Amino acid sequence: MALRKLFGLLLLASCLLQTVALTELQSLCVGANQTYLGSSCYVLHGTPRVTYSRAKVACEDYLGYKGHLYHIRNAVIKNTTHQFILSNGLTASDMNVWTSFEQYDANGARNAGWGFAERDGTVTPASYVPWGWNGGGWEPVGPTSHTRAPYAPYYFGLNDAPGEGMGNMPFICEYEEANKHIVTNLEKSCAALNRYHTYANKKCYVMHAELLAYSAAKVACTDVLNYNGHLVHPRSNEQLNILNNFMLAAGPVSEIYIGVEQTNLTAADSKTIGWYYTTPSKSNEQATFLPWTPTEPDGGTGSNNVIYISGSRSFSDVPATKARAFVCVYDDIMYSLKVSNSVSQSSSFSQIAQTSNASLAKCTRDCRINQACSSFAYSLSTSTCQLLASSSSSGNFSLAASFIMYTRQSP
Ligand SMILES: *[C@@H]1O[C@H](CO)[C@@H](O)[C@H](O)[C@H]1NC(C)=O
Ligand SMILES: *[C@@H]1O[C@H](CO)[C@@H](O)[C@H](O)[C@H]1NC(C)=O
Ligand SMILES: *[C@@H]1O[C@H](CO)[C@@H](O)[C@H](O)[C@H]1NC(C)=O
Ligand SMILES: *[C@@H]1O[C@H](CO)[C@@H](O)[C@H](O)[C@H]1NC(C)=O
Ligand SMILES: *[C@@H]1O[C@H](CO)[C@@H](O)[C@H](O)[C@H]1NC(C)=O
Ligand SMILES: [Ca+2]
Repeated sequence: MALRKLFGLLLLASCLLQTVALTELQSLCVGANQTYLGSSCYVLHGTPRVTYSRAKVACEDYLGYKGHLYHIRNAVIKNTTHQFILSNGLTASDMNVWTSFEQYDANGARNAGWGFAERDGTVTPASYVPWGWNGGGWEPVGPTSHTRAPYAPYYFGLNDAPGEGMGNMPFICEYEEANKHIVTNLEKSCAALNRYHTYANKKCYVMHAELLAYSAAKVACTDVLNYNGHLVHPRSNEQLNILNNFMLAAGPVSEIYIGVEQTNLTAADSKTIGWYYTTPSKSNEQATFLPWTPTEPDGGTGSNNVIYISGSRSFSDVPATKARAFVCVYDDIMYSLKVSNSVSQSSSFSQIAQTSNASLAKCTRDCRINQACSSFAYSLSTSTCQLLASSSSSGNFSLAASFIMYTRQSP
């Protein structure tokens, strides 16, 4: 009897020992509208239904996992999510659920050039693309404009479709263990914004669909408290994809202002020189990514800024007066500090803020979240923090005794 009891206890103990610890994502991923498979959590968004571009930036159920529309990587994922869709009551009349499939190259065959698109603007070529059978033939049967592919339970596979023209649809978001990262204040603030936004590669991009003249747009990037934003500086095709998606989501919007300006008017109409990345406080970094429309720039010296045009993914120079939509960006600034005592250079800084009774850590944080701050001076003896912006002309700052300068290394 006693032995049996002991055996029972041992059995109980071994059962308890076999209980493996759940990951954070596994413990969150419960309920009928979520399912955990492999190392991903899939979350079904049945309502509200949205267009593709809106769904693409809506995967924010769990921050810190680089959420994206779901990738159908193999037959197991396809079958499991198929059952998951049906078990949530979506029926044949809900013929499509947005996936991450985009045709990144529509020049070849209809069924070639498809990949997994994410909110950071990347598209990773996919080798498994499970087209559905629609009764009339195997998909994709649409025209070249059908560059998106929702999953159609009714076809037991993908259906090529236009992103916006297809209308509002449910969508599945995917959160991967492998993408887990520390959630920053900027990522949290970004997710809380009401405008179309996306947090990608330590930047928060925000679509402003309201129309403003350039000078007003340039100082309107104030979405995120304590982070000095600026008009977006597109430097890659991936960033153009982010902008393009916003322009579809918010509109369609056909033109946006970006933070590239022709500040050197001597170089009028040059495709390469005279163009600078500008912020409200800085204008000395030469622009290097300038995908002009072939006939642009053509505005002469009267047109001192640049717009980006949707669809063509190319730049045009235009006068600053017309009111246009614009995109703001906020940086999650990661930088290392360099101590410097180079008093000789200190006159090229302007003091933008001073705090007393601040620790060195607080001073560092304050500089970090202030994009105008390029350096700071700190006095340990008086606990005084002075934030400094670099100044193209002679600044008003001089380094006082007992202060040490700290310089931001990047960006
Ligand atoms: C999933 O279901 C829960 C419980 O009904 C609900 O609170 C939540 O909003 C749903 N999530 C989504 C993304 O629809
Ligand atoms: C997926 O489902 C189909 C249809 O039910 C079945 O033929 C196939 O074997 C399944 N594949 C896997 C990997 O489960
Ligand atoms: C402005 O453009 C002119 C003409 O190309 C060039 O010679 C000059 O160096 C440029 N000035 C600056 C400050 O870039
Ligand atoms: C120094 O210059 C900055 C920027 O021009 C200005 O905001 C600040 O008030 C000035 N500070 C002093 C002490 O003059
Ligand atoms: C200085 O900061 C400390 C710690 O935050 C606080 O307790 C103290 O009251 C502050 N002193 C002044 C003069 O602000
Ligand atoms: Ca032009």
